Amino acid sequence: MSEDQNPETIREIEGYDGPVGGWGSAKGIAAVGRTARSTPGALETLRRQNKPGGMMCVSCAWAKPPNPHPAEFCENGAKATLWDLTVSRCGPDFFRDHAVSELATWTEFELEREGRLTHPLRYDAGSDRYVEATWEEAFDTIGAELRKLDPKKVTFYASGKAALEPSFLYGVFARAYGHTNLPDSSNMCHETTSVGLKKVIGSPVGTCVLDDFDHCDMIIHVGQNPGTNSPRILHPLQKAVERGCCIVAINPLREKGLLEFANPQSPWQMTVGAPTEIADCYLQVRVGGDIAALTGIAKHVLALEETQGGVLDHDFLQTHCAGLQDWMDWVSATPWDRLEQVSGLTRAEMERIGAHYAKAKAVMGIYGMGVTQHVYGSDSIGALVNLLLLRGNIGRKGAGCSPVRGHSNVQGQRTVGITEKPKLVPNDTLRDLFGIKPPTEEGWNTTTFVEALLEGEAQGFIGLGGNLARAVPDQDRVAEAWGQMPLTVHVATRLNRTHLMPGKSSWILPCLVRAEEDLKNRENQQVTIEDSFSHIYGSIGKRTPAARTLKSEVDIVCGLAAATLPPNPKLAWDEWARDYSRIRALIETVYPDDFRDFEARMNQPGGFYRGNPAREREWKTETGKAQFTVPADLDATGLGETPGIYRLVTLRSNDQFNTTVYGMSDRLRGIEGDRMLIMMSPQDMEAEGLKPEQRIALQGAADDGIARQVEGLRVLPYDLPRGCIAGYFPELNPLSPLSRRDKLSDTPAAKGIPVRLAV
Ligand SMILES: Nc1nc2c(c(=O)[nH]1)N[C@H]1C(S)=C(S)[C@@H](COP(=O)(O)OP(=O)(O)OC[C@H]3O[C@@H](n4cnc5c(=O)[nH]c(N)nc54)[C@H](O)[C@@H]3O)O[C@H]1N2
Ligand SMILES: Nc1nc2c(c(=O)[nH]1)N[C@H]1C(S)=C(S)[C@@H](COP(=O)(O)OP(=O)(O)OC[C@H]3O[C@@H](n4cnc5c(=O)[nH]c(N)nc54)[C@H](O)[C@@H]3O)O[C@H]1N2
Ligand SMILES: [Mo]
Repeated sequence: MSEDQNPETIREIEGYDGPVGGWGSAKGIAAVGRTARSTPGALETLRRQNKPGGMMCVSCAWAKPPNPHPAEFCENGAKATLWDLTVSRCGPDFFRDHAVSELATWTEFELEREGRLTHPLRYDAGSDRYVEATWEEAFDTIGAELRKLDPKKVTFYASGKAALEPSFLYGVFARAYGHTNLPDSSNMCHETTSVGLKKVIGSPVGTCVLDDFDHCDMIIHVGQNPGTNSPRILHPLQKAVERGCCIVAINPLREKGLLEFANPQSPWQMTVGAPTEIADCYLQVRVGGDIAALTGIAKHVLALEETQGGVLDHDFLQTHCAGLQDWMDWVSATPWDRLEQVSGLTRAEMERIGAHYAKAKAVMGIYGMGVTQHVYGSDSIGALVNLLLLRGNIGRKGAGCSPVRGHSNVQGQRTVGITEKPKLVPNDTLRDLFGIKPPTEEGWNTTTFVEALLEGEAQGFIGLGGNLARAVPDQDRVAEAWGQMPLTVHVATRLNRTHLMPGKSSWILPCLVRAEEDLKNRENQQVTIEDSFSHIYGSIGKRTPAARTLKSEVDIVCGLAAATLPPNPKLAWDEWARDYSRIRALIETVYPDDFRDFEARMNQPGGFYRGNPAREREWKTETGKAQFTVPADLDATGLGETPGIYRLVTLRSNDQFNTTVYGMSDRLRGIEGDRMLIMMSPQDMEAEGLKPEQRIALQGAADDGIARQVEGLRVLPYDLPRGCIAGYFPELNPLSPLSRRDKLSDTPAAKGIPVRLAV
């Protein structure tokens, strides 16, 4: 074991305090360190991670505080860095030894474990192998292929990791080339927020900032798994609990990160002390039961107003809100037994939270994929906002609505123009600045791209990161169609399954990771990213690149654009690639309000805030007010009750970042060694006659006439509501129907997938 793979050494980083804490997380990092075989310099990067002048984490989009801890990284942030800074290399030799059809049978874990991609690769159909290419050959050929294709049938996907600079240029490249088919991983994630939250409060992003955690006295935390997916949130949560703040968790799974938190910064807690209890109230809602649960809580608040008075914030409601009466009529017409049935909670449970809410002075509503990835996900966000509005809990200190974003720069990519919706970008400015004609019709989002692919319409694909064919619904159908595209290009750091579905002309272009030095004329280039709280930070990599043949994402976007587009003196790709401050100047010109004094402010501690009108109670909605909404369905899955149909949740283990699987441990859920499994309530297991560890198959039960099946799933007894089961993404994606997606935003419903057991 090398020095930096040892848990004791990880602990030596002064003050390491990996949330969901305790020795388990230090060991978890060490185990991944061993698999990743990270470079000795990785520890130095961790030490400076998420601090001014350091590298901003490539894992989640949680805030980087102005006053960081000595070690401002978590277990999973550390894993992501160690994974990037591996000594393993996946170079041309590897591809000589393995045919693509062979590699296509490997798991994501086996593929990524081969290490960093080092050379541009071209697919050679004759030998069924990826072969080494030069950058010049890659850019020239891809440019020539793109010129042959109809731009409207080409898609430029972005997975939310690439920084603001390459993302901005990628959007300009797409529009100059002639399309707005700019899906983002956000389309599978918080697009429900971009559309659903925007609809009700006029803001496509959250209204809270880090400081609000110091001023709230109640947090309603819905459908998000902090222990695994944003562990650094556990610090402010813990501090809030210690101040006496009440935390209500609404989640069908009893997630450990929400239940308790052993803080290794207090040594007594590591050894003998009791962990801080985080969730005062844990509501184990049924999958898709959030609209009903939140409405039940609100119904009790309304009842208290009637019996006691003084509960609602009448001034706020009158001045700032619309739709209150219609919504109140609907609430009073919705009986308790229906709310109990759909939420799976008791009236007493909902009333208890309602009573607490009616007294709380400042309440934050925090949510994740358990809310957004539903057929009525936007309505679930609406239900949370309805509750917050009743007591004016948006737009003041300690209160607000806070989606926890996924990829580290996913919010930022949308901010700088990665969107299929022309109305969200200042097209006139782009036209004048760059002398281009940005298309005005809406492009493909992720799901409409997949539909076009299945219909044989999609002709070309460029992926700026990601593993799209594996992340989308209906994985099996997508895998069959993917290779029909004449052109597929992947800008990537490690090999994944999507790369192994080559189109007729197929390329892998290997790039630097954020932790690596990016020298231009001896100047190390910074990039910038935006977090969940709309703060923007500079990030600088200092590690020696994994190979001299790598290029930065900026270089690659500029190289592809220059090789594709006709000469245009206003599109100075070569110059921009040499000096990223010039790209930031362009971003500031195009988005002057958000990026004022960009260059000067990007390295200030805690980043700079780009502001949010809803936080100031300025509502950019259709009515100009914050909007109460009556949901289209009380059940966010829209499934109703059919005997034999289970609601499947697909989620992340503690040892993965999306489709990147670091190992086989889901430590916080006590699950080890395997990912082909489903968690099920012991009562359901008994009713179905299932034994623990028995292997079964799941069949899709959507009413679209398409057969779907995944076999070989181990059944584990787990504390879940009846009728609800859970398992891992992406292995279960063949069961997720493309047709089931949020009605407003098209976000695939990766939660509440209807399935039957096939024993
Ligand atoms: N380590 C690590 N960090 C990550 C990621 C990762 O894969 N690994 N992924 C990143 C990305 S891109 C994203 S989007 C985020 C995702 O982070 P999360 O939003 O936490 O996403 P999931 O893991 O899908 O977990 C969703 C949670 O919702 C709960 N849930 C499921 N269905 C329902 C429901 O109907 N109602 C309620 N109330 N809860 C429900 C599940 O039990 C689970 O706790 O994390 C980001 N951070
Ligand atoms: N069933 C189900 N499906 C889901 C979800 C779910 O909860 N359930 N969650 C959805 C969500 S929230 C999301 S965000 C998507 C994720 O979908 P994606 O963002 O498309 O997938 P990732 O797994 O994050 O992409 C991993 C790949 O990105 C590449 N990569 C890693 N780092 C870098 C980098 O720095 N630069 C570049 N260029 N490439 C890099 C590597 O090659 C790696 O293999 O999946 C969605 N799909
Ligand atoms: Mo995500």
